[in-house]
Amino acid sequence: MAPPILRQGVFITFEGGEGAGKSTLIEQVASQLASQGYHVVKTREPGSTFLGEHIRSLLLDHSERVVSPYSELCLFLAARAQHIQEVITPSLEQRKIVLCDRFNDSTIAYQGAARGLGLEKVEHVCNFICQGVQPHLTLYLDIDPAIGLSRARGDSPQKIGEHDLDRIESEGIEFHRLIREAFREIHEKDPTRFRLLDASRPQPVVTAEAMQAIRAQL
Ligand code: Z5A
Repeated sequence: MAPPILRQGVFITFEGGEGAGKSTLIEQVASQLASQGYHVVKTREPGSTFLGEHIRSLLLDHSERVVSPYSELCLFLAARAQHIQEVITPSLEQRKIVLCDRFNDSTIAYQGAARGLGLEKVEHVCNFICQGVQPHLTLYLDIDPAIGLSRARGDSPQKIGEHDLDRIESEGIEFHRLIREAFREIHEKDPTRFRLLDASRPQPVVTAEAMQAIRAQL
C-alpha cells in the first residue's frame, strides 16, 4: 500500500503536568501513525538538539542554586529557537508529522503562571521567537497534579515529597496546581487547537481519543 501523502507537515504538541502520560502517549501515537505509513518525528522540549540537551541538563539540574525566573524563561526559549531551526521547520518542510513533547503552552503555564511572569507577556515572547511556527493541534493531558506526580515517580499520591525529583518537579503541589489552572485557561480560550483529554482514564482509552483528534487533523 502506498504511504499516505500529506499536503503539508503537521505539527502536534503534547502538554500536561508532571506524569500526565505525554511520553507514553507520544510513543503509542507514533507507532500507530508509523504503522499506517506516515513519516513521524518524535521530539521534546527542552532538548532534541545539541544546544537544547545542554540547556535541558542546566535547567533540570537539582542543585541548591537559585535560578531567576527570567533566566529560566530565556533558557527554555533559547532551546526552542534552536529546536525550531534544526528539527521542527525542516521536518515540516518534508511534510512529516512532528510529535513534540511540550512547547509554548508549557512556557506560558510554568513560567507565565507558576513562576508569575505573566501569561500574556510570556505568550508574546513565545510568539516572537517562534516566528510563525505554531502547533496545528495540541493534546493536553489533564490530571490532578497529586496523581501525576505520583505516577511520575511510580508510587502512591500519599508519598509526595519522598523522592529525588528534578528542580522543577520538586516544586510544591501549589506550583503544580497553578500550572493545571493555566493549562485549563488556555483550553477555555482556544478549545479547538488545545484539546483537553482526561488523562486519569486507562492509557488505551486516552490513546484512542488522541488518535481520533489526530485523524481529524490529518
Ligand atoms: N518546562 C518549563 O518549565 N517550561 C517550558 O517551556 C518547557 C518545559 C518546555 C521538562 O521535564 C520540565 O521542564 C517539566 C516542565 C518544564 N517540568 N518538570 N519537571 P520532563 O520533560 O523531564 O518532564 P515531563 O514533561 O513532566 O515528563 P514526565 O514527568 O516524564 O511526564 P509524562 O511524559 O507526562 O508521563 P509519562 O512518562 O508518559 O508517564 C508517567 C508514568 O505514568 C509512567 O509510569 C506511565 O507508564 C504511567 N502512565 C502513563 N499514562 C497513564 C495512564 N493513562 N494511566 C496510568 N498510568 C499511566
